[in-house]
Amino acid sequence: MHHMRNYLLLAGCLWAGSLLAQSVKPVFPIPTKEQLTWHEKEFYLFIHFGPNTFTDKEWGEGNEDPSVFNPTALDCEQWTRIAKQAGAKGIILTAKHHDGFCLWPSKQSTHTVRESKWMNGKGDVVKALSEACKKTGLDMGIYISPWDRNHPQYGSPEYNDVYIASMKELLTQYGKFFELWWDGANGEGPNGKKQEYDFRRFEDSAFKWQPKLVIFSDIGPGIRWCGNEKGTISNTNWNLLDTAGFKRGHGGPPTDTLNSGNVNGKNWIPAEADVSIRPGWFYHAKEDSKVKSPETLFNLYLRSVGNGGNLLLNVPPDRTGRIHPADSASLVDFRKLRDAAFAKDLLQKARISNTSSKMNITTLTDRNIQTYWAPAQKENSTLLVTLPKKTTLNTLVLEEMISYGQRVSAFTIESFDGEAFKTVFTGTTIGRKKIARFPEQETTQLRIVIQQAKAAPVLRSISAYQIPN
Ligand code: FUL
Repeated sequence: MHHMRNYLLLAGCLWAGSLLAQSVKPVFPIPTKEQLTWHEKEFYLFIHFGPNTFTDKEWGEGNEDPSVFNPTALDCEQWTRIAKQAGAKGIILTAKHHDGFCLWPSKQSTHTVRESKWMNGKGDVVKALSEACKKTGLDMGIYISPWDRNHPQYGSPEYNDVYIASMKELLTQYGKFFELWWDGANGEGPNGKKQEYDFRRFEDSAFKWQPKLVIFSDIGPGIRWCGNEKGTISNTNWNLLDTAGFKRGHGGPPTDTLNSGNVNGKNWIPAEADVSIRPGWFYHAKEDSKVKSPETLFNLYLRSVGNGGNLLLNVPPDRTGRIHPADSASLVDFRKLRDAAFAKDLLQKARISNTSSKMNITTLTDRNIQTYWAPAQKENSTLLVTLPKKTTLNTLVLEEMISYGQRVSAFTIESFDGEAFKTVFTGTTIGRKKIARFPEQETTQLRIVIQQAKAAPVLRSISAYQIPN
């Protein structure tokens, strides 16, 4: 079926004289099916919730009385409702943070919701959220901290079995998760001992229970940390990473490498930008006035999703167990900013042609993510965009067909000012999505020149917008 579609497309493009007489060959490495699905998610929420919410800490020591965990009106459906309104595609929950407290009644621990006063020890936050996600049509992901400051066996080989058994409970009892989050933080346990994590076994076990899981860590295997907790990914962002010789946590790749990837990296491991809507990861009442504004969030969206990665935005519930109104207001307005910015694609009536042919290339503006345009040559392919009338615009969104690999490494956008084409944007990588912003132009023609690519570029979409400043 796919081959057929490609063949037909190929025939169409060949007729236009713009493609080699052979089908598009992938440039390796390429993403897995699960990674491709992950790329399309773009934006989802992170939920940090646990004893820290009640003790006003960021890193609990694991010796807190489990009875401190007592949300008065926990409502996971409120979280999913807000996530949906914000246009988030899923929620990742800290099922266990560094304090070791389990938000589900784990048999591997005595530091869990079962030992708390909440619902007389009968509650299960993981279950409540997984049910709410199913109801709302959101995907759920899970954060299980390997670092555990409570577990008595931490610092011994037995703890690796404990960790695997906890993972088994989570990965086999609550349905499918889209992402498993492995934090790099690794400090001392209750006995002052450090743990040698058996990540090889952790990984094999996780895939045994959920083969389609996308695993996040400093070195993947599914997704990489973007090297900071500010929510920003480098303008140059390769979905590729070399992991040989690196470890998770200390011993991970340098943060600037994580932020931009490796141009010739051997593995497809795209970047995820994790950031909190507040200064801390957990809720603190004193930060109610420090919630990031919708404009700040929009800016982070441009610098993460707009640089080809995904945005994981933390929104920590308060002591009632609900998302605070300050956070939900900001989230909903962030959605409105995105909707307004990308409501009107100014290229919908434009003609796009390769300078060497006069054919109108419709595959770039058809909003079909399966169709693409691929010129024959590797370098200096030029697309000429002719607008039906003089148009004011300041943003161009470009997308590569990443199922064939990431290729483009240098491009420019030029705008016709009535006399000549002037360069308004100089870019490097495109990847899954590049949101290129430039000073407002009033123009009838644009030119997109792909100067450099690893192989002939394969683009799936181009659109343009006038985003209010
Ligand atoms: C860090 C942790 O130490 C923080 O507490 C938080 O969970 C953040 C997302 O990752 O490494």
